[in-house]
Amino acid sequence: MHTRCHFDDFLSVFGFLRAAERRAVTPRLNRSQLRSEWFCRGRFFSVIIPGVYKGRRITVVIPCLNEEKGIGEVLSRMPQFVDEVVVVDNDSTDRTGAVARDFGARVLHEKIRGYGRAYKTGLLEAKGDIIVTLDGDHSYPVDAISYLLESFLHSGVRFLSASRFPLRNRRAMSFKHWVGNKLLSAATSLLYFRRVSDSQSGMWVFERSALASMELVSDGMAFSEEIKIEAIRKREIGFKEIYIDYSTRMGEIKLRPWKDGARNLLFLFRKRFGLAGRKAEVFPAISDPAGIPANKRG
Ligand SMILES: Nc1nc2c(ncn2[C@@H]2O[C@H](COP(=O)(O)OP(=O)(O)OP(=O)(O)O)[C@@H](O)[C@H]2O)c(=O)[nH]1
Ligand SMILES: [Mg+2]
Repeated sequence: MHTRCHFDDFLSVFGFLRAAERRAVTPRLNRSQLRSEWFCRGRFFSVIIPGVYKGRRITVVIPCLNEEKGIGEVLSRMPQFVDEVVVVDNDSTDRTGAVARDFGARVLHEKIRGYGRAYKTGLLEAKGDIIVTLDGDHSYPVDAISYLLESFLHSGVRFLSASRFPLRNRRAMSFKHWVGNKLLSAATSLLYFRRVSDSQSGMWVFERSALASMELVSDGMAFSEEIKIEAIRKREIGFKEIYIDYSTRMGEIKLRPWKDGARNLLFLFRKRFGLAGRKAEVFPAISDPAGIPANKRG
């Protein structure tokens, strides 16, 4: 939780009213969270309490396969209020893990390759109340995390996905990828009766506890659409999208557009008609208040 006290707010008596008004429009803060926010705002100078954003601990999870070029750039821009950064090194053959460690991230090693596999490993270890995800290639805006968190807290849902469309920077995505992303998003919208502008986005903000009711099967690139589908399907979670600016990735492209595109499309159908399999995923225990990773309990 980021608790930044605004000096301006306190220059006049109206400052107190504005601060109170901000608290009033911030939903879902419990009493102790409100107290801690008031405590911080009550000071007459600018304060950032590292590791907290409005009473919530924030974990950023980043899956990485050979992203030594991008990961340093991503981590160097990480806001101070982020409590924990988990980088999942998906058996990289470059210096991804070492670079991430140098920047103070917690690096987990996942031997089994796969975007979904990497995420499962990272999510199980995340401790924060709110999880933010993004790629290690510096294509998603790290600077937008505070804006996304603020939007998330006002969104009334437990899963907010950042949409890259409409794409502002045309060079950030090849035409082939743009078409593929549009087709997959259209298929998701049609199959799940819900307009989804970017079903393949890799930047999400969600409550960690929401994972408890998700059935996440995919170990591959389809994990991205699957987690959104789970949020859409489970009424108690709720799903919304918000626009972000997407930029050109650093490092080599890993995505295999035809293969991954076809697999993701097939997965959408399989999931829709209950054929995606029901691997007994370990996420239900994630909501355990002790926060002990479920897969470590034997
Ligand atoms: N493709 C791929 N990415 C992985 C894997 N494991 C971890 N990742 C990471 O997952 C993130 C998403 O993969 P990208 O290759 O960037 O896929 P993308 O964002 O859809 O495609 P780009 O537009 O090329 O960035 C990156 O940070 C990868 O390093 C894996 O097995 N395959
Ligand atoms: Mg990427």
